[in-house]
Amino acid sequence: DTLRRVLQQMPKAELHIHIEGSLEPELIFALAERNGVKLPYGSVEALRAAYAFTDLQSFLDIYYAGASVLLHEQDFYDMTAAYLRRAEADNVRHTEIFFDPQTHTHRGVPMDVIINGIHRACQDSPVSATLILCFLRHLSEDDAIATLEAALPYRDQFIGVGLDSSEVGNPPEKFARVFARCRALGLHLVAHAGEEGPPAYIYTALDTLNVERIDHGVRCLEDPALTARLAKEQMALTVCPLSNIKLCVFDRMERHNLLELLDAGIVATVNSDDPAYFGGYMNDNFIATFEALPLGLSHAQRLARNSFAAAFLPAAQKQQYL
Ligand code: ES4
Ligand code: ZN
Repeated sequence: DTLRRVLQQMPKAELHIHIEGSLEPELIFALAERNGVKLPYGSVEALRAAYAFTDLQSFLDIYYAGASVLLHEQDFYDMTAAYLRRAEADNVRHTEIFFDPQTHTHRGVPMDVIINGIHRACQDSPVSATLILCFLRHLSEDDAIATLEAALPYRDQFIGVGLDSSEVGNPPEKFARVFARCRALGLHLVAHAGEEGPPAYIYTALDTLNVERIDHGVRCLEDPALTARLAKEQMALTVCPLSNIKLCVFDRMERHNLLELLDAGIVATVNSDDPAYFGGYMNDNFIATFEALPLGLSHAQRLARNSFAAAFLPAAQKQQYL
């Protein structure tokens, strides 16, 4: 129908995509073969069958296993190029791509291999694409600081930093010093908060880390004062509907709170998170959400507009979409 066509065709920005989460099972097996990496799964089908998650950690265990096939610059290039082709097909005009260097440097992959491979694919794509380096929050702050140091020779190849991996027990304030350094370096700041973690983690992401967007943030509605503050400050949330269902943050899409967030005046956006693992890319997320919730044309326009308003783009580049 027409709403579906509008969702597919409207220009949009993606602000929450982990590039390692775009690795499709077929590419994981092709890279395993190419690199002589042994996988604990016998086939593409066996790997896909393991994608039955109960929470964030059950997903992360498989996501890190999948990323173990990435060794050479060409592997990072091929992964990123494949994602960008899918994004282009969904009429994504701009994307801000997360990458997790520690997942790779801890296996002995040099920082330049990671960043150069991902960045070169971005330069070769017709889609506007920038990079956000994420620190793994289950590791120490000292490890994050060492990772930042290793990435600084490539400072011009990423625009910001984020915080991802296991949320509960690893609050934002654990990374206060490294985020303060990144802020002084002029990097954009974001953090995952309020996905599985409580509203208190959203407060410390804002007040201790000084982030400019909250990734997920859906648990903010448990705290009316926080909800009002996010709306008043026009602090964007990068919401990932299919991810939230696959990781059991909501038990089904009809229970998702995206419409409540919009009705509260919050700058919510729709994103794919880890599209190869969660059942779809950008347009799949829009369509699944609009099929389950009473959302219409005006919400589609609002979400597309929000995605550019919240993007880390020069005013001249975002103006054409607002
Ligand atoms: C992630 Cl959904 C999600 N949450 C936290 N960390 C992540 N890394 C990749 N996907
Ligand atoms: Zn995420």
